[in-house]
Amino acid sequence: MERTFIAVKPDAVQRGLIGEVIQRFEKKGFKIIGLKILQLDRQTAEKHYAEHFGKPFFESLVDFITSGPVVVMVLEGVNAVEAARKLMGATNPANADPGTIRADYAHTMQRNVVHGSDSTVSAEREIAIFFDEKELIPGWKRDMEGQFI
Ligand code: IDP
Ligand code: MG
Repeated sequence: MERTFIAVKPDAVQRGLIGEVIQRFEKKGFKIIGLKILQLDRQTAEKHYAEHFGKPFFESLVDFITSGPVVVMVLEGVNAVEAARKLMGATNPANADPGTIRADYAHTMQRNVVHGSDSTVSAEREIAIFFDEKELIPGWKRDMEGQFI
């Protein structure tokens, strides 16, 4: 079992796609163990995207991610980090495989609908930015557990 951090970005929230995006992960069988909607301040956004500090797109990325509410969640599942990235598709939606979230709902690089951690180390770091451990429900079981996962 592994945890990953997912965010439904402001473009998707604006377009009414919160449910669609969450559903992709939910239907796959991941367990949602933390979920909330929030408006990021610049400081939190810069911390979340610290690895991109200094890159040409950094400022506009922070502008974008703070432009409206985001829905953040923690998923638990087998190989959750890599499996969630597969469901999301490539960073540039133009290169994302059909059937992935980014291919199906986005067509430009920045407004690519969803964020997902790129490693278990990133996942733990990102989860800690957005959630207190007591806000998570790691123990609950889905009925289908054991059948599909
Ligand atoms: P990821 O979201 O697939 O992990 P990263 O390389 O970590 O991709 O980039 C973080 C986010 O920054 C991307 O999801 C995208 O919104 C934005 N981004 C990445 N590269 C560019 C770029 O070249 N131009 C504009 N935005 C970018
Ligand atoms: Mg990334």
